Amino acid sequence: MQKIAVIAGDGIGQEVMPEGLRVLRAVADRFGLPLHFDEFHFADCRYYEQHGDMLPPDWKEQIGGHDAIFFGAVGWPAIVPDHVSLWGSLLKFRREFDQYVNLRPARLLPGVRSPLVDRQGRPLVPGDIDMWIVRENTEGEYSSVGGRMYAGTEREIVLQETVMSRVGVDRVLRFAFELAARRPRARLTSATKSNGIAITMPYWDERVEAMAREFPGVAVDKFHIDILCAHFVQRPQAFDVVVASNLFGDILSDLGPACTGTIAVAPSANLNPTRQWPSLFEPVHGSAPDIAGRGIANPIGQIWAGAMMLDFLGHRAAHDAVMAAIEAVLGDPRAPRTPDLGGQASCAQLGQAIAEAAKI
Ligand code: GGG
Repeated sequence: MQKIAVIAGDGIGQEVMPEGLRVLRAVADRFGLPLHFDEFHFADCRYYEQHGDMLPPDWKEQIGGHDAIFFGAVGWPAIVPDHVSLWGSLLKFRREFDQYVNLRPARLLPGVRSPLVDRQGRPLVPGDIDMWIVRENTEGEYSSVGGRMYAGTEREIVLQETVMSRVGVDRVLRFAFELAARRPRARLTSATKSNGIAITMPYWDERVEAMAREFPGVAVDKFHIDILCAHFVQRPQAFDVVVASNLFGDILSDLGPACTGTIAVAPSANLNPTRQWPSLFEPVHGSAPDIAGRGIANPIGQIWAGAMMLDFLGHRAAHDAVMAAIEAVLGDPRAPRTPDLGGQASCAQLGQAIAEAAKI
């Protein structure tokens, strides 16, 4: 039995999660997978409203023994400031469960139109964008080191440090190099801003250079984040595995999927590679208060996150079936499409179509 903690969270998390579960249940039936889902109703802003905190005191006991966490989205700024809800839930999970790799694919799928064109002005086709973004997930710019002095006075000072540890940087780099070494192109791109951020970022570069010596088969290049963003837009074909700090990785992993047409399809795996603690799988997108409650959210990011979870749990064939179902539905012009994909279908109609395709 593999136990999965399910937390739908806020906003469209409540809408895309049932579709993620629908598809997981369909492939679990098809492949006879021993999956057991436990739903938890915390780590959302309604819970905060009632309890004054995002999580119950024993949250770690409640979910820490599960094999994985399947998460929707967090954030409802009308009730709880975003930094309070994020630090009180998702960032706590990432740190307490030492999910130090945040792995996010950016891949152009069939039937989805990229807003980009190639140098000849032709639309990009599947295969043109196929990269993995590896984001450091437990330290870096997302640091709780800092504070505010002389608050509310003319002398107010606000300080927040970036934290890079050798262990923290090396372990995520190693993951990225190993991933690149297994890929046909074996190319790794590292993002920093070492000219401006002149202490931590050159340190990251140093560790990249040191690790590159262990992986002579991996071609390495380094870019400052600003020009790298420009290259993502102008020649996304060039990138294979891209590794970056917590903040830069977050930015790149919205930009990469945006280059594929919509970030709504993008999944994210917060991995504890040692497997001492559960890993967490979620869509890249957040709670989207602007469209929440209308039933029009695209569930593919959640469904693809479920596929990544299946792979992590050792169910490669089931992963492949989910991905084939997503691609079959997107590639079929008669299949339902949500408004972000140019259609008028609901979240549930798209989820249902993918679940049906995954059964075959
Ligand atoms: N499903 C992802 C989600 O809810 N994200 C909210 C968010 O703002 N995340 C910031 C981050 O991943 O660092």
